[in-house]
Amino acid sequence: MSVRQKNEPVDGGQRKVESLEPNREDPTAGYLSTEQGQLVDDTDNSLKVGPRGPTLLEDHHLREKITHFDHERIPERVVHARGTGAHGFFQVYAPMAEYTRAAFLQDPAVKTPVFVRFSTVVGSRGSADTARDVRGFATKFYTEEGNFDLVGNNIPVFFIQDGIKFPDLVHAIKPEHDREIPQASSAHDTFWDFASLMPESTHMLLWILSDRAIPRSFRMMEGFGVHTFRLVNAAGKARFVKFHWKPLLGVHSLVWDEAQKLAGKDPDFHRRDLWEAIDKGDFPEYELGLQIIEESDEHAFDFDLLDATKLVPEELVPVQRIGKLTLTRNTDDFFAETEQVAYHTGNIVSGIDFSDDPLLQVRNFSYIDTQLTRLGGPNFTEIPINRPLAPVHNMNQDGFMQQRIKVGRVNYTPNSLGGGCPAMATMAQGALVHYPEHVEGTKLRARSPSFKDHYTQATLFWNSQSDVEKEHIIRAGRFELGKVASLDVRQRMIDGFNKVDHELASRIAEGVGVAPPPKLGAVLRAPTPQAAAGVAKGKASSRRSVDRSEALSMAKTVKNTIKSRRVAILAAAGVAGGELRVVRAALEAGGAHVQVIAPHLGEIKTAEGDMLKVDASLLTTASVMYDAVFIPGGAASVAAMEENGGFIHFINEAFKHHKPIGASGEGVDLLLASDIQGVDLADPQSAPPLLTDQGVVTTRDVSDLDPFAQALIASIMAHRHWDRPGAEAVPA
Ligand code: HDD
Repeated sequence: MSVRQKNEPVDGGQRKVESLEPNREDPTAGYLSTEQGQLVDDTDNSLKVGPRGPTLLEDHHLREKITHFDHERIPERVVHARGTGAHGFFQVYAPMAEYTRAAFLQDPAVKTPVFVRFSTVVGSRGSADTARDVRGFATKFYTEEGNFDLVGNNIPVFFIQDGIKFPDLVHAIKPEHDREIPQASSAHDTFWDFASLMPESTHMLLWILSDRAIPRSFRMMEGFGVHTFRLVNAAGKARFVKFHWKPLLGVHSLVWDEAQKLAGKDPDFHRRDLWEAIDKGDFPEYELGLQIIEESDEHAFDFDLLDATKLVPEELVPVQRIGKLTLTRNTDDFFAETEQVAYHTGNIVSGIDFSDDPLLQVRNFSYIDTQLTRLGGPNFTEIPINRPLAPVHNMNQDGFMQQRIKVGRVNYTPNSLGGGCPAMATMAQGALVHYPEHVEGTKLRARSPSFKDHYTQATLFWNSQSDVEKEHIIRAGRFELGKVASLDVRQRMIDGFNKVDHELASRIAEGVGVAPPPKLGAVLRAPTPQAAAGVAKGKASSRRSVDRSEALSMAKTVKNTIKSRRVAILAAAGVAGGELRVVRAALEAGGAHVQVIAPHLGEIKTAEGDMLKVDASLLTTASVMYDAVFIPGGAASVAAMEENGGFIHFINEAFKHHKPIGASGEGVDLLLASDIQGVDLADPQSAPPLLTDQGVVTTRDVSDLDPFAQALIASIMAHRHWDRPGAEAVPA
């Protein structure tokens, strides 16, 4: 697009700005103006006495522009400062009237608009996406009965049981307060000091050390409402419910070395991934799952439903998938939408209600309170991204930045001058009538004895992991505690892990200079009799539990698609263009996004003599940005790449990170020149022409590349190939 000349507005000089939809405007339309609507003739030079100054105070345009700029920042979120958002919609599969009267869960034909914001928790707004951390998964449903916010995470449990501990948790995990180090990392003394003194955080710590804390993509992680909520139907019958989001692409993760490198190579990795996926039409999809529990089963489990450090195993209460969330539109204005969106657990609609979970109860205070500071006053609900689609009529008024102009004299209820309006709605009309839960008790500061078993579910999580996942948890534990200077803290944490599992604790201890702990008898880990009594209210025999839960492992996740996977093709001048194009076409037919990476941007000449477009130069990219790599043949191309350490490093790293690798023709020679080891490669002397070993697919026979392409696709579907004993030995 050519740069428009001064005095040549696109709309031919029309002052009227065509709104795309209410509150959206195109700043490039019409003439440049001040905020007061005066037209501007020059925005490149301040008003001066003579061309060399001084500058004049009366330059209103200058002062307005600079003043506005000076005030562009608002406080970042105390937690979850780093995030990215997208628009979409939610559709229920079938009417849910049996369980809830919520209108948006009744009609499969209704598409409820949503805005979702994904986030990390600990880092500041400019921090890297791939830090080891919980991911926020917050959804605002703009329902016909008002806004419902499901403010969840990608981990189903939380660090603490009572919201009064949240400031302590956040202070401990954020950069240490005297030195503001480290950024976006829990690997430091104050966090593990706190954690080692908070046995209730043990279950969550295991999740944090697992690969769940380094997702491959926001599109490939689960979401959880965490707390137990209530669903209430039109007859007033209530049941407990846990909310889940299940990604249709499956649950996939990075490896830790990759995550750390990405923090430098592409700190926007997750943000970019989401933006590009939506931009390309690969709309992220998640099914909404419900675990519904009858009120009569409130005390049927070996944990308390009100305890947010516990999950309800899917083997005990299956997740029913009741609808689908699809993200279809990127933001137009990051600040106005993603930065200003204000979620609040208190935003519920009729038919959905709270439980007495003490973490949730405190959240219900905290969110609205934080918005008052962040967004500058009580009228943040009028900011377009927060405004409900349902009509708003009430007597709230005034305050900073009031947008509504309320007509008439009547600003109170009851009134007669306004005809007694606005009227009160009934439950049948959709009024948010709270569930009439019966409560009684003694006022006290206390924790229920039923919250006191902090280890059984941590052990359940550990026991449910595959060997590879366990290994990753151990390594993450060694990394995190390895950054802790205090031996006492490390020792205390190992003692805590020992109550989860002896192998876990001993293996982490080995890596962090702590003596292996003694093996504990089972009795030390069992819930206290008081705890058991508190849960079961005298019905201990009926308590339900499991020793293993497959749903807690990522090992058997969805692995049947290469849709939206990023594949790098390494090439230099002289590449076998035919091979490259055949394999690329097969990958793209499967929905993968393929990029040709060469020593330089522009074009390269193929072995056949035609020109091939390069998508990225080696200098600007890295294997950590891709899910898989393919090296086509072409003797000159391979010879050039063999001379370039960057290409060898690319392959080494992809191998080390357990990624699918394919090579055809002379491309196999580049693998032979790399440091990868422990896999068989198609070698003209000793191996069959087509070979797949531990996710590395090679062929010497390029006459028919279809079997090769299909084998490579199968390898990419698997996402990562963990059975590579040689991976650790590769220098990368
Ligand atoms: Fe929180 C933000 C999720 C406990 C107080 N929280 C925030 C966000 C998510 C969560 C996803 C970001 C929303 C966005 O994208 O704007 N928080 C959780 C979950 C929790 C949890 C799943 C436990 C189950 N949070 C929690 C507690 C408190 C808070 C116990 C306070 C006592 N959370 C906040 C906050 C934030 C927030 C300080 C920061 C900015 C904001 O709310 O809007 O109020």
